[in-house]
Amino acid sequence: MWTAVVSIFPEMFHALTGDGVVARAIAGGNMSLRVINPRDFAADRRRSVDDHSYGGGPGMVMTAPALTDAVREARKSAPGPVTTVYMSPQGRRFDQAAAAELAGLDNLLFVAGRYEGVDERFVEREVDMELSLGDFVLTGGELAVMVVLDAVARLLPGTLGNPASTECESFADNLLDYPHYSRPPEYRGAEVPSVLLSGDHAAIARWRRGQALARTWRRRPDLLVNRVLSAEDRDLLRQHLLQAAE
Ligand code: 4GN
Repeated sequence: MWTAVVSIFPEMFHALTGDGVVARAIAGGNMSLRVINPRDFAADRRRSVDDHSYGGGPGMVMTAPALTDAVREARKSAPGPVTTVYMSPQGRRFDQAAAAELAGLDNLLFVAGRYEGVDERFVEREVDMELSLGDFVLTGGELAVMVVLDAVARLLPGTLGNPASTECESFADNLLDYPHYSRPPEYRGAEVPSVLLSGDHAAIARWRRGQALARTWRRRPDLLVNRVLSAEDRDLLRQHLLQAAE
């Protein structure tokens, strides 16, 4: 997958490209990331990309010309049609389904805004998709872009060693994850649930499914409303909730 970011803080993206799974995806050629600084497209000697807000008020606005030149330059180096994404609290809520949707596209260009916002005419003319991580405000779009890139990168075929790990995990089925345990079998008096040591793979799968359902029911009931559970899932959930009530 081809990706690029327009940002006035290109160095921030070393956090993503330096180490970890995404760094390896890039080094191995599964994904490319180009970072473009809109300051390189500023018209003045001071390389300004911001100006005062029409209508007054505090703070500066990222201006349309430098951002437009930057995204157009970035698109030239893409091997095909580019989807341009702007991260802001006004966007559509980003979730696992959105990550999967983006992972299905070939060329993604992100815009990381700064200051009080970017000129709306830039958003209208150059942006295909405005996405939000949630109802909170960051000082810049860079961290939000990196969150989305990370979530997308791990869904690309070839990024994670074992594709089953994205299928079984939390949100693959829109449920919270089941609890995980590793050695030692007893840690400071706390034991690993015995079913996980039983070697009975069907029983383990049922237990995990029941845990995922019960956790979702308790912690994120919003994920279960308007959802019809299979008879088996309903049984597993009932059993787990009854067991917990004992
Ligand atoms: C995205 C960007 C929050 C989000 C952002 C979010 C930078 N804050 N909830 N801040 O996904 C002014 C210019 C605000 C861009 C934007």
